This record gives sequence, structure tokens and C-alpha cells, in this order.
Amino acid sequence: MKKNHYLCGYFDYQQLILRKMNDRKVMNHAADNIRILAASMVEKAKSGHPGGAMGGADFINVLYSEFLEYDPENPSWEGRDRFFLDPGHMAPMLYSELALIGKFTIDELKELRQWGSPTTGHPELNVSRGIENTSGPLGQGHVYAVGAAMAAKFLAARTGNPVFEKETIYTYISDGGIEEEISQGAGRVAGFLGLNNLIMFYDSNDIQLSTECKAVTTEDTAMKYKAWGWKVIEINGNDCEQIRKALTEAKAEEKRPTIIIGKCVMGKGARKDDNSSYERNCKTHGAPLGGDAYKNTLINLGADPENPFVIFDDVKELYANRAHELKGIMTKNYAEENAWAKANPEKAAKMKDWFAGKAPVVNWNAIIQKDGDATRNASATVLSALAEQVENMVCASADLSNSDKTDGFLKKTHAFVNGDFSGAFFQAGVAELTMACCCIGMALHGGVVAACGTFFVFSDYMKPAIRMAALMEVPVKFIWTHDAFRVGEDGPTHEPVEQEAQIRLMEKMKNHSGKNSMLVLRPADAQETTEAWKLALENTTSPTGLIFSRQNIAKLPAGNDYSQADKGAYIVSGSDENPDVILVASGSEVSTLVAGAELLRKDGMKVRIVSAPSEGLFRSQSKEYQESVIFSGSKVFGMTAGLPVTLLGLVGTNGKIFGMESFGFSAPYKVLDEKLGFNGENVYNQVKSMF
Ligand SMILES: Cc1ncc(C[n+]2csc(CCOP(=O)(O)OP(=O)(O)O)c2C)c(N)n1
Ligand SMILES: [Mg+2]
Repeated sequence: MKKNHYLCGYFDYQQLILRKMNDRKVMNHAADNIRILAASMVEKAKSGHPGGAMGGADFINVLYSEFLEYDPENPSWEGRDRFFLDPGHMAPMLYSELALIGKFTIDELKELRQWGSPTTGHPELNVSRGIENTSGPLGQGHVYAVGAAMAAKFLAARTGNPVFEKETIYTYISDGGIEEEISQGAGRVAGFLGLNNLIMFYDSNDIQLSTECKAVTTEDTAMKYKAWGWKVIEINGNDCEQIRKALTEAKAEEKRPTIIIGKCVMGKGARKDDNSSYERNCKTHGAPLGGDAYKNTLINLGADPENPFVIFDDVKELYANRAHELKGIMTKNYAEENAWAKANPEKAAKMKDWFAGKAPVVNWNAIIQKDGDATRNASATVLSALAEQVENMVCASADLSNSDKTDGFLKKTHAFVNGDFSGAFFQAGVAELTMACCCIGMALHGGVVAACGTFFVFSDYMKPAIRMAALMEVPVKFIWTHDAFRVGEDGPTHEPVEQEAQIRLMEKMKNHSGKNSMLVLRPADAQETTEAWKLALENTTSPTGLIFSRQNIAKLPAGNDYSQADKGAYIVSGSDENPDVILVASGSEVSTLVAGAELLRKDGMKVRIVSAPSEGLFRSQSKEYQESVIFSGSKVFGMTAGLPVTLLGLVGTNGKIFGMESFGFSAPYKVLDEKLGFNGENVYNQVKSMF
């Protein structure tokens, strides 16, 4: 969506003139400097990956010394170009480059992989240091870039702020990322949507961890990306002039994402201990060059092996010049942005809030739920309100919008299409992991609240992304419907059993800020669903999982105080004083407990019912509160449509849990409820047998 041919050409021409100042000699020297630093970091750490980093040095040097536009003084400026690294093992390349632009000190480079060092084994999200994403699990990083590119297009359309129109998302992928299945989803989506603001450099060095690439693939990667609608440029990835030309062409592209396939030399410049070439060798993938090989390599690259941690003077000058250029570029960018802000003060104020990550203001009280509705329908009711009230929200679905009920959102907007991002819905196609990573990318970009839906059983397909969202503390909302065996007729493939226990493990794990790494909510009825969504939107510091039912659920007893859901677990209205037994569940099993409680009371038992939408949240409350809900020494019975272990943390080892012990079965859900014992009579029988 470049606005103006003439302006765009003029801009590129100017850039080319500036770029001529950097001659090949200094550019190669800078790339060698990166190679030297990367090899030395790994050598000193006695661990890490030098080979790929040495091969990619030329690209990253051209990118940062001539193309990437950002404000060195204001690293989180919302309109900055972003660089997403996919192969996290190339951390030494990124850290070395970031040392050239002043984000890391030489001393920090020397501390690679050590306790407390910012130069961690694989890069960890740290925008102020110039790291836009945590990387390590191959394949995910470049998909965050796809999401970020979508976010930039969306924000350009929503706000009209010209900086989003100019923003370019760069990403770097290696053979491993290209081979990962997720690249299929990313390639399809980016091509389909025509993300011309996305430029991906493929470090095609023909070498991977344990073999040469030719031992596992003969695919024509260029043809593959062409087929997805990408612009494909093939170059020598160690030639600064070819890299510059390719990046210039890619920036001028108006309709398609670009992949620059750079043939790179693994371990470029590396020498063995006998001084023969150590290039193109798998062994340099993940181990220090070692002893004399390291020394010979450094001498070959023009460094002093006794004093390798140095930035050469001409390289310092190259980057000082770039810093100066960036000042000019930023002055223009700020002027354009300020002119827009002046003309659009309301939008500008909103945009600030969006990028500050503030929880959106929603009129929750106005959301009216239908009694006894399925919680997926209740979620649709909320989503419909959010589509109208949360202007910066994007909702996605992996081809299930009419089942996972994200269509509540879709009905109020329209889907992104090639060349038009005025809508707010992302039809991801059947690609759950891609969808999750795109949403993470939108969140990493900032300014966007991202949510995505699919069946709960397919959360399995998203787990690697959920883990990364939790680690990076990005507040993506995962919407999972069809939460239990009550999916029914579709049978065991579609019936989640162990999934809730799996996902709740993330609630039990802390992130590096010391908080629960995820919030997982499974509301008990339609009204509690509104509360769950409120908690999800107010959770701006970690991902949230929302688990909803396919089938209708009877409303909790009259007078229930749903606002207590924010405690994670609470006493449902109508519970008895001084109970003989406490019944605990989440989701639709709570209403089954209510049915069982009626029978137990007829026998004169005093019963308390606890709805526990989130065990993690409950365990974060004061000990006093926890004790007031499930007190020590009490008899506790739990019912779950998941594995019994799902409720173990709440029920404890002295209580009793009735859950699913096996995969589910194919039959109408009411039949399954009866056959499997998910009814009031069985609650009665199970509880009676405890006394
Ligand atoms: C999902 C995932 N699987 C496996 C790995 C382990 N691993 C790290 S790098 C790599 C392959 C390296 O090949 P390439 O991407 O070409 O990097 P290069 O060897 O060229 O540096 C593997 C299998 C990983 N990091 N992530
Ligand atoms: Mg490789």
C-alpha cells in the first residue's frame, strides 16, 4: 500500500545516493567484524553457534547500516521498522550487530550464555535492547513478522498515521525455519494478503545441524514462495552490493511480500587448525571453532586473536554515520506523525493508549446474556460487543468462525483481504499454529489486542506458540470451544480430555516477572463467560486461554455473584453454611454439581458448590481467601470432564475426583453424559461413597 509512485521512487533514489557512501571495503570490514565478534563470543563461552552467524553477517550489516529505520533514542517508537530473527541460535550475530549500534557493550558480548547476562543463549524479547522477539524454536520467529506486518497494515487503516504505512518488517530465516511446517502457513498467509511491508531474508547456506540440506530436501524454495504469491529475489548472500540492491527492490515492491534467498557461506572465513578452509561445514553449526582453528580464523578475518573483542575504527564510523542519518530520518518521521496527530488529536490519544497496552474500556454491564446458553454463544455475545467497542482488536479463526463463534465478532466487521485492512478479522485458514504465531506477532508489534479461536482439542496444534506467548508475556487471547467429550457425535478425535490439564500447567508455571505465565478460564455458564472475557481483556501481561462449551449449560443458582470469578474460584450462590462436603468444578460440570447437590440435600447433607474457572488465579489469592472457599480438613469432591488430575490441585489428595479416565466416544452428548456418569445421580452416589 505504498501511497505514491513518484515519492516512493524519489525516496529510494535518495537512499541509494546515501548508500553509495558506504563502499564495499568498509561494508566487508564491518561484516568481518561481526564474524570475529560472533566467533569470539562462542569461543569464550565454550558453547554456542558460530557458523550460521558468520554466514549471515553480511546481510545483517547491510540491514542495520543502511536500511532499518528506528530511533536510537526511543527504541519503542511505534512506527519503527522491526527485525524478527527466526533462528535464535544465530544470537551471536544479532548481539554483535546490536553492539555495533550501541545496544550491547563489548563486555556484555564477553558474557554470552552466562548467568545473569543479557546475552542469553538465544535472544529474549527486549525492545529497549533492540530484540523484538524471543527466538529459538525454529519457524516461529518469521511468523511473528507476518503478524507484525498485518498489525502495521491494520493500524495504518485504523488510524491513518502515515508512519505505519512506511514501516517495514524484516525477518531472517534459515534452512531450519524453511523446513518447519509452520512456514507453509506463513508463506500462504503473507502471499494471500499481499504483505508488501514484509521482507524476509533466507540464509540459504545448504547446511543444517546434523547434515547438509541436500540430505533431507530437494525442494525448489523459490518456486514454492512464487506459488504463494511472493516476490522472489535470489542473490549471493555474502555480497553487500547484491544485498543492498535486493533490499532496495524489496522496499519498492507494492503488492507482494519479498523473500531474498541469499546463498550464504556457513562459517564464512573460518579456518581449521591446519589453516585449510572450515567453510560449509556442519561442525561449525553448534560448537566453538576451537583452539588453533579459532586463532587461524581470526587472523584470516584480520583480527588479533589475543584481543578479539574490538570494534574497528572504520566500522565505528560507518555506524556513527548511520546514527546521524537516522536522526534526519526520524526528524522527518516525527514531523509527519506530529502533523497527523495535530489533525487527529482523538486518534492520536487513542493510539498512545493502545501502544501503552492499556486494558480497553468496555461497557460490560450492557452485555446481556441469555440464561442457559452455551458458553461459546455467550462468548459470541461478548465478542460482538468487543468488535464495536475495542477499536484496536483483531480476532482470528482457523476456519471455524461459525463453530468457535468468533463470528460474533466477524458479523460486526469484515476479514482482512489483499490490499484492504479496514476490517478486523483474520481468516487464518486451517493453520492453528500459524494463526497463534500471527497473533503473537501482532501483540509484539504493539497497538493491537489479538484473539484467535479454534476447537479446544486443537490447542495441541498451538502449544509451541502458547509457550512462547507465555515466555514473552504477550497478552494474546486464545478462544477454545467444544471443551469436552460433549462434542459428542464427532467422537474421540474431537473430544478434549487431557487438554485442560495440559493448558493449566501453564497457569502453574511462573514467568520471569514472577507471575503466572498464563491465565486459563473455563466459565460455568453464560453470565460467568462475560466475567471471564472481562478478566481476559484486563490481563495485559500474559496470554489468556478461554475454554467454552459447545452445548447449553443451565444457569447457576439465582443471586450468584459472578464478579467473584475474578478470584479464580468462589462459592456459588445457594451453598449451605458449615457444609459437610465441598463440591468443586469448572465449566459445565458446575451445573452438574448443582443437580447433584439437590439430591444430597434431600438426604439432609449440607453442601457447598465452588465454581473454579481458574485454579491459577485462585492460588494467587490470599491464604485466608483460599481457606474461606476450600477449608483445610473439609471433604472435597471434584468433577471434571477432563482427566481427574485436572482438579487435583484444588481437591487435594484426601478428596475424591470423578473425571474422564480415557479418550472419549462417539455418541450424542446426552447419551455420553449418562453412559459416562456426568449427571446429578452420579454426583450423589460418588459423594455418598465418601462418607
Ligand atoms: C523447532 C526446533 N527444532 C529443532 C531445533 C534444534 N535446531 C537448532 S538449529 C537447527 C537446524 C539448523 O539449521 P539452519 O537453520 O540451516 O541453521 P544453520 O545450521 O545454517 O546455522 C536445529 C535442528 C530448534 N531450535 N527448533
Ligand atoms: Mg543452514
